Amino acid sequence: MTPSLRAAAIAAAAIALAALPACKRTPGKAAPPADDSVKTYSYTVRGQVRQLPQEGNMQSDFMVFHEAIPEFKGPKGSLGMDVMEMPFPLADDVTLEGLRVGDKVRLTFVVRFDARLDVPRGYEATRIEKLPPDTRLDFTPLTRPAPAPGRAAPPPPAPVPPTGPGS
Ligand SMILES: [Cu+2]
Repeated sequence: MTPSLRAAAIAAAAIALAALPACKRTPGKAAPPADDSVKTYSYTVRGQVRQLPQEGNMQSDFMVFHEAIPEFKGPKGSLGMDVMEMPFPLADDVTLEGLRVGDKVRLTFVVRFDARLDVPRGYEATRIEKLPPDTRLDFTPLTRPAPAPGRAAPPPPAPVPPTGPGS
Protein backbone atom coordinates (compact mmCIF):
# COMPACT_ATOMS: atom_id res chain seq x y z
CA MET A 1 0.00 0.00 0.00
CA THR A 2 1.40 3.40 -0.91
CA PRO A 3 1.54 6.01 1.82
CA SER A 4 -1.28 8.03 0.26
CA LEU A 5 -3.53 4.96 -0.15
CA ARG A 6 -2.82 3.99 3.45
CA ALA A 7 -3.76 7.45 4.67
CA ALA A 8 -6.99 7.27 2.69
CA ALA A 9 -7.82 3.86 4.19
CA ILE A 10 -7.22 5.16 7.72
CA ALA A 11 -9.43 8.17 7.06
CA ALA A 12 -12.20 5.90 5.71
CA ALA A 13 -11.96 3.69 8.81
CA ALA A 14 -12.18 6.71 11.09
CA ILE A 15 -15.33 7.91 9.32
CA ALA A 16 -16.90 4.44 9.58
CA LEU A 17 -16.18 4.30 13.35
CA ALA A 18 -17.58 7.78 13.90
CA ALA A 19 -20.81 6.72 12.17
CA LEU A 20 -21.48 3.92 14.67
CA PRO A 21 -24.35 4.73 17.04
CA ALA A 22 -23.38 5.46 20.62
CA CYS A 23 -23.92 2.65 23.11
CA LYS A 24 -27.17 2.85 25.01
CA ARG A 25 -26.84 2.98 28.77
CA THR A 26 -29.42 1.74 31.24
CA PRO A 27 -28.59 3.27 34.61
CA GLY A 28 -29.34 1.21 37.69
CA LYS A 29 -29.60 -2.04 35.79
CA ALA A 30 -27.06 -4.83 35.57
CA ALA A 31 -26.77 -4.55 31.80
CA PRO A 32 -24.15 -6.69 30.09
CA PRO A 33 -20.81 -5.18 31.06
CA ALA A 34 -19.35 -2.88 28.45
CA ASP A 35 -15.81 -4.04 29.11
CA ASP A 36 -14.22 -7.12 30.58
CA SER A 37 -12.88 -5.34 33.65
CA VAL A 38 -16.41 -5.44 35.03
CA LYS A 39 -17.26 -8.66 36.88
CA THR A 40 -20.56 -9.61 38.43
CA TYR A 41 -20.94 -11.06 41.89
CA SER A 42 -24.08 -12.54 43.35
CA TYR A 43 -25.08 -12.45 47.03
CA THR A 44 -28.02 -13.91 48.87
CA VAL A 45 -29.15 -12.24 52.07
CA ARG A 46 -32.17 -12.31 54.35
CA GLY A 47 -33.95 -9.22 55.53
CA GLN A 48 -37.19 -7.43 56.25
CA VAL A 49 -39.11 -5.24 53.84
CA ARG A 50 -39.12 -1.65 55.10
CA GLN A 51 -40.68 0.17 52.14
CA LEU A 52 -42.43 -0.73 48.92
CA PRO A 53 -42.37 1.48 45.83
CA GLN A 54 -45.41 3.73 45.69
CA GLU A 55 -47.28 4.16 42.45
CA GLY A 56 -46.45 7.46 40.79
CA ASN A 57 -43.50 8.11 43.10
CA MET A 58 -40.29 7.30 41.29
CA GLN A 59 -38.29 8.22 44.39
CA SER A 60 -39.90 5.54 46.56
CA ASP A 61 -37.49 2.65 46.45
CA PHE A 62 -37.94 -0.91 47.52
CA MET A 63 -36.13 -0.80 50.88
CA VAL A 64 -34.91 -3.82 52.80
CA PHE A 65 -33.24 -4.00 56.19
CA HIS A 66 -30.80 -6.84 55.65
CA GLU A 67 -28.57 -9.10 57.71
CA ALA A 68 -24.81 -8.74 57.52
CA ILE A 69 -23.05 -10.08 54.40
CA PRO A 70 -19.52 -11.04 55.53
CA GLU A 71 -18.39 -12.16 52.06
CA PHE A 72 -19.52 -8.97 50.30
CA LYS A 73 -16.74 -7.60 48.11
CA GLY A 74 -16.56 -3.88 48.77
CA PRO A 75 -14.46 -1.01 47.45
CA LYS A 76 -10.67 -1.23 47.46
CA GLY A 77 -10.46 -4.84 48.53
CA SER A 78 -12.60 -4.49 51.64
CA LEU A 79 -14.87 -7.32 52.65
CA GLY A 80 -18.26 -7.37 54.29
CA MET A 81 -21.47 -5.35 54.26
CA ASP A 82 -22.92 -4.66 57.66
CA VAL A 83 -26.53 -4.85 58.78
CA MET A 84 -28.31 -1.95 57.10
CA GLU A 85 -31.39 -0.67 55.38
CA MET A 86 -30.79 -0.11 51.69
CA PRO A 87 -32.72 0.29 48.43
CA PHE A 88 -32.79 -2.57 45.96
CA PRO A 89 -33.43 -1.77 42.31
CA LEU A 90 -35.24 -4.69 40.70
CA ALA A 91 -34.26 -6.77 37.69
CA ASP A 92 -36.87 -6.67 34.95
CA ASP A 93 -38.32 -10.08 35.76
CA VAL A 94 -38.61 -9.53 39.52
CA THR A 95 -41.99 -8.72 41.01
CA LEU A 96 -42.96 -7.48 44.47
CA GLU A 97 -46.46 -8.86 44.14
CA GLY A 98 -47.76 -10.24 47.40
CA LEU A 99 -45.10 -8.51 49.47
CA ARG A 100 -45.93 -6.13 52.30
CA VAL A 101 -43.89 -3.92 54.57
CA GLY A 102 -42.65 -6.07 57.44
CA ASP A 103 -42.42 -9.27 55.40
CA LYS A 104 -39.27 -11.31 55.78
CA VAL A 105 -37.51 -12.17 52.56
CA ARG A 106 -34.54 -13.97 51.13
CA LEU A 107 -33.11 -11.81 48.41
CA THR A 108 -30.47 -12.45 45.80
CA PHE A 109 -28.76 -9.47 44.22
CA VAL A 110 -26.11 -9.10 41.58
CA VAL A 111 -23.36 -6.50 41.84
CA ARG A 112 -21.39 -5.23 38.88
CA PHE A 113 -17.86 -4.79 40.12
CA ASP A 114 -15.26 -2.74 38.28
CA ALA A 115 -12.07 -4.72 38.80
CA ARG A 116 -9.93 -1.92 37.35
CA LEU A 117 -11.20 0.75 39.75
CA ASP A 118 -11.83 -1.90 42.45
CA VAL A 119 -15.28 -0.54 43.30
CA PRO A 120 -18.86 -1.79 42.91
CA ARG A 121 -20.66 0.12 40.15
CA GLY A 122 -24.27 -0.95 40.40
CA TYR A 123 -26.55 -3.71 41.54
CA GLU A 124 -30.04 -5.10 41.31
CA ALA A 125 -32.19 -7.72 42.98
CA THR A 126 -32.63 -10.75 40.76
CA ARG A 127 -34.68 -12.97 43.06
CA ILE A 128 -36.93 -12.30 46.05
CA GLU A 129 -38.49 -15.07 48.07
CA LYS A 130 -40.93 -14.47 50.91
CA LEU A 131 -40.00 -16.27 54.13
CA PRO A 132 -42.42 -17.58 56.78
CA PRO A 133 -43.46 -14.85 59.27
CA ASP A 134 -41.91 -16.77 62.18
CA THR A 135 -38.46 -16.76 60.53
CA ARG A 136 -35.90 -15.47 63.02
CA LEU A 137 -33.59 -12.99 61.37
CA ASP A 138 -30.19 -12.24 62.86
CA PHE A 139 -29.34 -8.54 62.78
CA THR A 140 -26.11 -8.95 64.70
CA PRO A 141 -23.65 -6.42 63.25
CA LEU A 142 -20.42 -7.59 61.68
CA THR A 143 -17.82 -7.65 64.42
CA ARG A 144 -14.15 -8.33 64.85
CA PRO A 145 -13.28 -11.23 67.16
CA ALA A 146 -13.62 -10.05 70.76
CA PRO A 147 -10.45 -10.09 72.89
CA ALA A 148 -10.22 -13.02 75.29
CA PRO A 149 -11.00 -12.10 78.93
CA GLY A 150 -8.00 -10.88 80.90
CA ARG A 151 -5.91 -10.18 77.83
CA ALA A 152 -4.95 -7.01 76.08
CA ALA A 153 -6.92 -6.17 72.97
CA PRO A 154 -5.27 -7.49 69.81
CA PRO A 155 -3.68 -5.02 67.41
CA PRO A 156 -6.01 -3.65 64.76
CA PRO A 157 -6.47 -6.08 61.87
CA ALA A 158 -4.25 -5.64 58.84
CA PRO A 159 -6.06 -4.26 55.80
CA VAL A 160 -7.42 -6.97 53.54
CA PRO A 161 -5.16 -7.11 50.48
CA PRO A 162 -7.01 -6.60 47.23
CA THR A 163 -7.67 -9.93 45.59
CA GLY A 164 -7.24 -10.57 41.91
CA PRO A 165 -10.09 -10.45 39.44
CA GLY A 166 -11.21 -13.91 40.65
CA SER A 167 -12.81 -16.65 38.63
CU1 LIG B 1 -26.50 -3.21 52.24
